Amino acid sequence: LPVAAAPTVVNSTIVVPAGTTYDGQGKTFVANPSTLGDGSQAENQKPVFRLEAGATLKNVILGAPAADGVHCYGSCNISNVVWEDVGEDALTLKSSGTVNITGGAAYKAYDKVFQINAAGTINIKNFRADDIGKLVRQNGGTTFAVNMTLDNSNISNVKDAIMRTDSSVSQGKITNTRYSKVPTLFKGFASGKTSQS
Ligand code: DGU
Ligand code: CA
Ligand code: CA
Ligand code: CA
Repeated sequence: LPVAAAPTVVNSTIVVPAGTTYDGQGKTFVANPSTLGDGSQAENQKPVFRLEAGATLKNVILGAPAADGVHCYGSCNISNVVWEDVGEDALTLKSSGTVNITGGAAYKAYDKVFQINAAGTINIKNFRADDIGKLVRQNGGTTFAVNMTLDNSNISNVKDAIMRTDSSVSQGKITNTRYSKVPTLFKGFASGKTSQS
């Protein structure tokens, strides 16, 4: 019988250089809790992966602990990445750009899955999320513009909202998505800035 491969323990953040692709080939990666973080709600944990502008991360499973997940410094592409147990959060946009998330899933996020700390766009499609606080959160109190889209996804057991902002200029759009136990789709958006179909 095949034996499941042991997860790869990441002791220091894996950096994916600008414009390059890191293919995890379906392997499971976990953070070393003493160097990156324990995946609790404590702030200032380190990411397991750091993507420079234009980098791609694909075919990765993040197991527990996942520390601060993935950080994107500018645009990044995330394809078929599964967070089995989101840590402090799953992914953060650290500087302006477009985050494209295609396929994959996120489970067990006590609070946020995708944290947006700079102006930009996040496009999520063909995604699954279950047992989360919020799917997308623009950093609290920020007024820059974030364009959020969610398409062809399956979202369940949400505590707060799918998309949340405090910015009057940010926009949210949800299409072709199935929900179960989702109290609110959009929170904090100005009128006319959201759509659902
Ligand atoms: O405002 O910036 O939770 O990136 C307080 C902090 C906080 C961030 C965010 C994150 O919002 O640390 O994880
Ligand atoms: Ca946080
Ligand atoms: Ca978790
Ligand atoms: Ca964080």
